[in-house]
Amino acid sequence: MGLSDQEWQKVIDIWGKVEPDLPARGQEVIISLFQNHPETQDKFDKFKNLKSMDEMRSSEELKKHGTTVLTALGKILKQKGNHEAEVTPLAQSHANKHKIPIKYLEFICEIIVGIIAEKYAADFGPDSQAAMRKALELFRNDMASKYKDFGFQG
Ligand code: CUS
Repeated sequence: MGLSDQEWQKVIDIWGKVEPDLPARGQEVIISLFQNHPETQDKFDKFKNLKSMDEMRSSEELKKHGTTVLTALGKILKQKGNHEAEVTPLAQSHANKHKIPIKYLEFICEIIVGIIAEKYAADFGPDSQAAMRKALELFRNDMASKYKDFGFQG
């Protein structure tokens, strides 16, 4: 379940490549999530009204949220698994306020891996992809266990 030091290093290294482009990648992640899993769009009132691709692309709120999501995730990944202080408030707000099922977190994580693979192919080989998937799985497992503590079945 845990990651080796080498695996964590791969996660940290690829994140270092993504970080300078966080707003652009964040926007792509959210748009791709909404396109591939339209039900996820209804979870946020501020995004429900965005219909066309143009509306999504020109929404500053969507772009801002993409940056927020990837910034939060980056902070978590850098903790290399010791992320309880970061995960707890995130689980709290996503369980109680946004009511985001774990399934949706699976969707968004898969899309993040896909977008990194597309944009940073040369730096994101099979080993790095596998390491990133493991790190994201660990994150989701810990989110799920916190969800249960908060009484949200997810
Ligand atoms: O915001 C946040 O934070 C989250 C993420 C993490 C990773 C947890 N989110 Cu937002 C999520 C989601 C969204 O946005 C939408 C839909 C689904 C999910």
